[in-house]
Amino acid sequence: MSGLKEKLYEKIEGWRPRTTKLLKEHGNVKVGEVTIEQLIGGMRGIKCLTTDISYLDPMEGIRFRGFTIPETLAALPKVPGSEMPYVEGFYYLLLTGDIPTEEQAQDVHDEFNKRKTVPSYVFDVLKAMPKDAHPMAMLSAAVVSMQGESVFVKKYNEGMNKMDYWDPTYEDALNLLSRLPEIAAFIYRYKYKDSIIAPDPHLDMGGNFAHMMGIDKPYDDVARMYFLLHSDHESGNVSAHTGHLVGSALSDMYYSISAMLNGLAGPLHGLANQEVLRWMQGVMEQMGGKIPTEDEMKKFVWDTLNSGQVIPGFGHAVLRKTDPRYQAQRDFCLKHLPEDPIFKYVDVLYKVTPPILEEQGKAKNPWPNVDAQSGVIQWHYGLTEYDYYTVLFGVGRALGVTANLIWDRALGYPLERPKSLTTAMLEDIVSKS
Ligand code: HAX
Repeated sequence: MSGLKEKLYEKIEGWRPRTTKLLKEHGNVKVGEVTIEQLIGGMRGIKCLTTDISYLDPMEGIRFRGFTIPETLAALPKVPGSEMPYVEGFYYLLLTGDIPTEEQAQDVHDEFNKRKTVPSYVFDVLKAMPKDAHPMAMLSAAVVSMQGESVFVKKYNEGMNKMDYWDPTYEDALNLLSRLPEIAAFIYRYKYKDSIIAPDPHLDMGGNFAHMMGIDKPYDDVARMYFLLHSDHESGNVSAHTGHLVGSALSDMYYSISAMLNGLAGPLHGLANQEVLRWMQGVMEQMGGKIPTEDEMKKFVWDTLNSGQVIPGFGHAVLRKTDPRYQAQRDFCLKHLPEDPIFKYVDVLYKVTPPILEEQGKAKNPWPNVDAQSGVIQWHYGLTEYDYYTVLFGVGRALGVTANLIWDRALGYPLERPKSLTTAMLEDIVSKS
């Protein structure tokens, strides 16, 4: 057993009695009420999921295993010569709740390395798709094409004790995660560059991804930061929830992560990062490349709102302040690309949009989210094909969702099956209230 798996097993054994006790001894304790507004309004704020991988406070933002973003970045071991930590070490934290040593992070890297050969048929599947297929459709298809590799399915068919479900789920997670960067880089190089760069086994996950993308330093740190920041945002967002929901039917990791990616590909969720750049390009075209003044930018924002569209990269279903993931990327921009013209555009947009959204009075959160800033960094390092941006989000999000799925199986979370009511039933409830 690898160091990570052994540590995880220890944690699972320690955690199980807590869940069992809550369920058996306190199962009737109420944690909230549900209103009609929540039923019709996309279940906002209904407390109906459990996860220990991350928690999202509306004012403070995300904490991974109890650590804020700055705390996470400071505590994790860094890749030698880099500003950012090992993604592999971050995965150790997500899975176990402990900060790894550099040796433990390296151990996860070795574990990924052993598993990372992508089956050749995956590339055939991708090549068989139309060249203009969206990169997210390609990533999702590549992932589900590997379903036959599932260790979980094999063990399940052999007849496996429920208490052991987490073990082959872990195997599937590590196999899939170790292959995702190469698949993602292949999609980019195949679709936009017509030449493929082979992986370098000596590099860490972020470094290897940058290498396979063919983008020089400090893009390796961009990749590490990106995968880490996009990994998890508790369980209720569309991608995490979809992964969990599909997995709850005991569909394996490949089905679950492919479904997760399909949810992430919507413009109100992960695709917003491409939408921000698309919107910004429209502004740039109309401005002839000149940085707009605040008054000029206000007009673009109002024109978008008045035509019944959203301002991509702003607002959030849970957050009620500037997303710390936005802030972390902004800090990176201020350090590495303060003079970048698109960063300047984003900066003007950051100044003018929140007061406009407040004046319009619809959005509950007028502040920028993770997607408002992320495309700028990619563009700066030469990745201008913005319909690819959500793939980067997807590779990152897989870290969080696979960690959740392993723990779902470890704690025996059952099939998800909420109850629905008809409109007439709701009207009846209202008439009797
Ligand atoms: N621009 C214009 N209007 C907005 C808005 C924005 N950025 N954000 C919210 N609103 C509007 C909503 O469309 C809604 O309008 P209607 O009453 O006409 O339906 C109203 O304000 C209330 O919405 P809300 O309660 O504040 O927000 P929701 O929880 O319903 O939705 C969204 C949250 C993120 C989907 C929303 O803010 C939005 O569409 N933002 C733009 C797209 C975006 O950036 N998405 C990425 C979010 C982060 C993420 O998941 N990344 O993956």
